[in-house]
Amino acid sequence: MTATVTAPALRTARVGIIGTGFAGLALAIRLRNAGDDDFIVIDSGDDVGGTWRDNTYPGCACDVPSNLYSYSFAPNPNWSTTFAHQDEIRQYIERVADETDVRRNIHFRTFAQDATWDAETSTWKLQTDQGEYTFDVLVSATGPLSSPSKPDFPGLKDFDGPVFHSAEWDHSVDLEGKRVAVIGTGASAIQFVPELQKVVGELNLFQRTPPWLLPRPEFKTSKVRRALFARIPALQTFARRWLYWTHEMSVIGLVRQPLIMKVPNVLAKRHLTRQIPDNPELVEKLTPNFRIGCKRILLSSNYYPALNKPNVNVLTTGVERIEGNTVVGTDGQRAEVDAIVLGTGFHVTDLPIQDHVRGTDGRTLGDHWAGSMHAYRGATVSGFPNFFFILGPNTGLGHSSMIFMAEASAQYVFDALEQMEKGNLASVDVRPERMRRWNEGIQKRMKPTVWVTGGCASWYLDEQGRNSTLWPDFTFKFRALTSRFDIESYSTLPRRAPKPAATAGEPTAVPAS
Ligand code: N01
Repeated sequence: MTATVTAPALRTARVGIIGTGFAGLALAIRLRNAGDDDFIVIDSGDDVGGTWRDNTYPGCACDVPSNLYSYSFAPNPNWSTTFAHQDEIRQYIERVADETDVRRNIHFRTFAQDATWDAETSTWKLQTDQGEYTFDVLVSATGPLSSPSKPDFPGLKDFDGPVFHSAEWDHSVDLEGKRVAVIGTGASAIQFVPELQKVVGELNLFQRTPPWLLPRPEFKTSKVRRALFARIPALQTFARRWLYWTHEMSVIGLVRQPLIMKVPNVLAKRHLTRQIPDNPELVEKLTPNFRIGCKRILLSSNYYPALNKPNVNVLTTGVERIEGNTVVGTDGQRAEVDAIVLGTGFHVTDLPIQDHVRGTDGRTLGDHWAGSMHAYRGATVSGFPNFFFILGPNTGLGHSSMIFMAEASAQYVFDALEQMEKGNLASVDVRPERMRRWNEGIQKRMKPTVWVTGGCASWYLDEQGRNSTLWPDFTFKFRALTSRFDIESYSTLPRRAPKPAATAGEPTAVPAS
């Protein structure tokens, strides 16, 4: 009898990429389009999409217009609304992965555990739950929003009811008619709270800090517009450029002249009072005491009206502990509930990967960073040869599409790979003084920004008070700086022997008798 079994996947390739979100796929597609098949992408999930695969909470959508929040090389004329929702974005990523044929290089359900630099062979050894991989170059494209932050409130473990994080929404839990506590009022909560409010009996919103909100100009796209974009791609390109430049203008206020932010501040105040015209007490609770832009500016036209409904209580307090079925605020306010939803954000400045990547001295990224991430051009860290981030430290944005930044970062890595190949190099390691100067420059530019001067505490700032997350300049400048791999900033080592050809790819099916 002949059966078909699957042979173990080849676990050696020139390039290993961790993550199949927009960032990881940007590089994978770049390699595929260049005819390079010597790469493996690993992902713990069972399909592509990253954060857009994992976040399935009700109301999950993008707050950057879809015509901008998409790959430059894969325009989609068929977005159904101006700000696409999660399922449509996930389908878009899946379609792009299919059309570019990168799936055959992806090893799904493979969880990256520890990566160690092997100086002897100039390779990275990556331990995963499916075995060890060996790569010449390792690329982390896990993104800053992949690891949910779940505060360990005293008593939470003993809470007698469902508890879940917005990024791990438990759709098996029926919240209809229930008393629910929502902890957190960030970008995710303002999207799912209006949906929850419609179904729950009572919604208790624990708000430590109110965010600033502007209206969300979402509307369904017309058939005519979709047909025009499909038939005349230049029209869509023009619309995308228009969006790009209008978003880019806000850098002037966020980074250069924070006083300009007084204008959106007035608009946001007006949005709040217009949407809640009859409840000054609630308006007061929802009015932030910091300058707009200091935390991410959120877009919503249904959050404030939802909070003004009779089944919603806004508790202006952090959470101290959970006592039985009661959530107790730091100021003593209490709410007895049947379920708790954590909208408490992500590990952004304390990326979990930092404790699992070991460089030339055997120490981890986290040891090197000592509480404050830093990299060179958001991509490389001295002492970690052949290791790259896509969307690493100081590449985040508060105003535009992260896909733009992902494509720019992917270009930098792609050019590094090209130059390493041409120069027959075994390794590249950024020079410490270059990395230091780069970060000094970043922090100098950070000083006048609204993120530092705006009077708020935000996840943009790390435990040392440094903004190690955002890019403090125009995005076209970042793209210019990452368009070429500046090999002169790196220490290099030549290959000892020509590299044997290798082919990566999916597990091969072989007949077994
Ligand atoms: O998380 P957040 P998020 N006790 O960190 C509160 C992206 N995103 O998941 O402000 C009590 O913004 C915390 O309070 P405070 C986007 O980049 C994009 O909502 O620190 N409360 C805050 O209110 C976004 O910025 C889209 O005082 C606690 C909330 O939890 C990022 O994801 C859509 C607490 C966390 O807010 C994260 O958004 C959605 C504690 N111990 C999200 N700890 C797009 O459309 C935290 N909080 C592209």
